[in-house]
Formats: sequence, structure tokens, C-alpha cells
Amino acid sequence: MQVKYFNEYAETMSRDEIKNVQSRKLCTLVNYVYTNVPSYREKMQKAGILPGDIKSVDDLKLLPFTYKQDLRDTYPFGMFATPMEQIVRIHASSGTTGKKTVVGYTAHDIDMWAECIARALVGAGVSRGDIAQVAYGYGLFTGGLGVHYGCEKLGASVIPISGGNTNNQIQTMIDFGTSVIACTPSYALYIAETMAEMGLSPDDNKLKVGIFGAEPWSEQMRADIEKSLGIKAIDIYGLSEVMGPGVACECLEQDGMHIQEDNFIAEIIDTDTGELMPEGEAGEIVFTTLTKEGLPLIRYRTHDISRLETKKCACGRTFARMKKVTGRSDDMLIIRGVNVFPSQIEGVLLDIAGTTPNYQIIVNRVDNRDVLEVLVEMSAALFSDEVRRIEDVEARLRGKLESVLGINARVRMVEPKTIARSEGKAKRVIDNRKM
Ligand code: DLL
Repeated sequence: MQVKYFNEYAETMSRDEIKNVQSRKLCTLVNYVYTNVPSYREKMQKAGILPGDIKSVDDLKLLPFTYKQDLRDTYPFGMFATPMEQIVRIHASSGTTGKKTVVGYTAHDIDMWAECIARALVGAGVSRGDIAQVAYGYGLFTGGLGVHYGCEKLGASVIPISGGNTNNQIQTMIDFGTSVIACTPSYALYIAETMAEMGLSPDDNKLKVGIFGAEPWSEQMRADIEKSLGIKAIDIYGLSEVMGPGVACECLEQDGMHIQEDNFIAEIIDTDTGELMPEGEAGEIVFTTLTKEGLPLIRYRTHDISRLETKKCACGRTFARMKKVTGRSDDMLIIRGVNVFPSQIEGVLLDIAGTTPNYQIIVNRVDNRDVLEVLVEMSAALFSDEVRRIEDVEARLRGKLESVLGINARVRMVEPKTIARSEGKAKRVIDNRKM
């Protein structure tokens, strides 16, 4: 039976109740980390703050931020708040540079995480009786196991297939009657493309919804996925340090991702000044975990750019929503002095007919000058068209990129299927400059 909420009480609290719950949990958390995590105690002492100074969520802004570097400095387990005897799971994420960030979970943390995912799934229209194929990677990455436990908690039948082996994914989907697929949006597109190559149409499978996240994706990409797979494509957000997938997830309204606010407080700040931004304005999203025991985090800097909305959603949920992540403050490229976000480039590409969402951004330094090159795969239809049409599309892309970015870019339309596909997070940017 389809239910509307997994935890109706929590998911429909009034904004006042949410504030009270958060305030109460925050006070407990601050005492907890002050007692159990030396690096938090030192930071608070340095800032001249005692746990008793924090009386409600309004005081959160007094607390110092936590950075990925803090986790690296205490690698691997230095910021865990419990003895290892209580840690039942360890995940880790590898950044582009430096050491892994390691996350420990107690049994209670795993249960809270599973509940967050179960709530997210119900919001996306999933119920017991659904067959969920989890094609996120299983392993140190939180995607696979995170979604897996949530499916089990809800009571859906989970197929722990992990990422990759795309033909087998599709065969399994058809044979087992998979109704829910969970993977990165770029892998969803790859699956769709492979299905089409196999001569299959969306009617050949029972898929109804996809739970896609772990990387930024645009509305145009959503439209592509929904059309090619014949499903609703739901955006799910999370990061290993804070928990993993399910920190926030869209409901079927697809109008922002509900943050599990009884477990996390979200703030939007100005990345440069650290000041809080007014509601609705874009900035870096910062999370405080309220209930995690293993690795509690206070004001963790995500570098993800989003916006918050606290208005009640048409679905009935009262939890604040974070809007689609438009990029990361630290994936900004500076090209000839101009700030360029990959999401701006994707926006231009997907707006022009004849292109596909398979692209790569390459930056080189030639004779001390930055050169931005964008490789875009053309659609099969354009590929079979005249050379002049292809050149036309290239020229339009160049013009549009120049007007949006304020700098010129080389654009190269390449044949279908020449850019490597990803089974996990897509790698869109190759920056060959030695800084
Ligand atoms: O990607 C956790 C996850 C798994 C989320 C499966 C959703 C689904 P990390 O590997 O630590 O954890 O990467 C976290 O990925 O800071 C964002 O930059 C990006 N990210 C995650 N979800 C989204 C999303 C997982 N829905 C980093 N939209 C985050 C945009 C996302 N970016």
C-alpha cells in the first residue's frame, strides 16, 4: 500500500516545532562534542564559547565552522566521538587531493540513515512491493549501502546490483520487473542510451521512478532522463561526511529537496565572508548533524551552492527544501581571470538542439594563456546531417558560450559515443594547467 509519509509526525511538524526540536538537540550535541571530541573542544575554547552559551538554533552562528581539512588533520578516526567499540561501519570518500575523509557510524547512526532514506523513498512514491535496483557503487562510497538499508527499512525488495555491467543491469531490470532505479544521473543516461541501442523502448520495462544524485545535474538533464526512461527522476542529495545520500531528497513535487531537519540543520552562507544569507538567496550550504553519534559535525562547509525555502510544500511536508545544487564553490574555474562554473557551460549546451548531455570541459595553458575547450557529443540525428549543419551548431554554441561566460571557448562537436561514459560520478572537467 502506498503511504504518504514514512514518519508523518516528524515530516509534518510545524516550523515552530522544528525549531524547538532542533534547539533541544543542538544543546545536547554541543555538550556531546565538547566532552568527546578534542578538536571541537579546542576550537570552541579558542572562540571563547562554552556549551552553555548555545541555548537555541539562533546561537548556532556563534559556533566555528568545520572543514574537510579538520577531518584530514585528524585522519583517520580523530574526530569520532565514540570509542571504536561502538563504530559498526566505516565509509570514506576520496577527494581529488590529499587523504581520504573517513566516516564512522554507530548502529544508531545506521538506523537514522536508513530512516532518512526510507522517508525519501516514500516521498518519491516508493512503497513496499516495489523492486528497487541499487546501481550506486557498493563499498567505501556511501551511495550503494546507504540506499540499500533505506530500501530494506521501508520494506521494498532491493536488488544490490551495484554500478557497472550495463547490459546485465538492463536484463535484470526487465527480468525482475524493477520499478525503482537508484544511480547517478549520468549513469541513468548511459543506461537509457544502452537500452535504446538494444532496441528497447521505455515500455519494455516496469521502471516508474529513479533516485538520482551524487553529482550536479540540470533540469534539462532531468527532462532527458525522464523521457528516455519513461520515469519520474527524483534528485537526492548527501555527502559522506554528513551521512551519505538522503540528507535531502525531492518529493514527487520535484520542487526542492526536503532536508531531514530533525537530524540536520542547514544554513546558507556567503562562501567568502561566512555570513548567513537571507532565505532564498544562493550561497554555500552548511550542515550541522543533530543526532549522529559516530562523527557529529558542527557547521560543516560543503562547498555546494544551493538555496533554501521553508514554505510548506504542496506534498504536505514542512521540512525546508534545498534547491538543486548548481555547482561547488570550489569547482569554479578561473579562466583568463574570469570565474566559470561548469554548470553554466552545461546550461548552454543542453539548450541547443543537436547536442547531448555528454560533454567534457578541457582547460589548457598554451603560451601562458588559458584555453577553454568544450567537447560535445552530437546527437545521432545531427551526426547524420550535413557538415554545414554541424558547423552551424558549433558556431551557435560558441556564440552562446561567449555571451554567457564572457570569454571565448573552442567548441568541438564529436561523434556520438566518443566521450567516455561513467558508471558513477561523471568526470566533466579536465584541467591540465599546472597551478
Ligand atoms: O555523493 C553521497 C550520495 C550518494 C548522494 C548517492 C546522493 C546519492 P560524496 O561522494 O561524499 O557523497 O560526495 C558528496 O557530491 O558535496 C556534492 O558536491 C555532490 N552531490 C551529492 N548529491 C548531489 C546532488 C555522495 N543531488 C558531494 N546534486 C556533495 C548535486 C550532489 N551534487
